[in-house]
Amino acid sequence: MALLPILEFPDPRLRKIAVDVVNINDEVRTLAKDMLETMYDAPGIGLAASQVNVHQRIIVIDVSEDGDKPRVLINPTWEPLGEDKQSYQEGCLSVPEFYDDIERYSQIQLSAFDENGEAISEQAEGLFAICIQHELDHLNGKLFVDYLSRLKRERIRKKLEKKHRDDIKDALYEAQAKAKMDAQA
Ligand code: GNR
Ligand code: NI
Repeated sequence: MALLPILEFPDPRLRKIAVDVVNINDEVRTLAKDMLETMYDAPGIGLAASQVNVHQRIIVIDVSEDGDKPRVLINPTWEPLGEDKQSYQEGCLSVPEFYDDIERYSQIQLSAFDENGEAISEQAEGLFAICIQHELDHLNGKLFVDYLSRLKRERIRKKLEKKHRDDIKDALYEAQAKAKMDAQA
């Protein structure tokens, strides 16, 4: 088991388009397990492989209250069932600390394969449907901030770029402090 680092906006690797999984093998199952562990640890209700820099069409989701209903969806596709849309305040592990209302289809038809290669075809609604649409966007290089105004998106980009600079400074300071400690020991 392993926690995987999550790419953050505006990292250009989040813009890559993921390719279909050809073989649902142990490598894919291990990745899906690590993605679930990473998602629960964050914590989040969904994660796309694109977010951990693996550009294959794999997503994991758990929208259950107790976080005990993990779903692995491989080569997922969806289409709207009707034209109804719902607005929901979305967040994203790749856009930490920012939230905004996004409109998504209320009901969708989901097709995918599970981690055992079994075909899945089911209707989804509510938070599950929202999350599927959010995760599919990731596989296509799209982020929820792309639906916001350019002004809002640029404000988010600048704040996250500053956070990333600060994170690097903090890591460097920590490493130097540790090196000093080691030298004294
Ligand atoms: O944890 C997450 N919560 C969430 C809330 C509303 C709409 C979508 C999501 S998905 C997000 C995790 C994530 O970034 N998945 O890509
Ligand atoms: Ni996301």
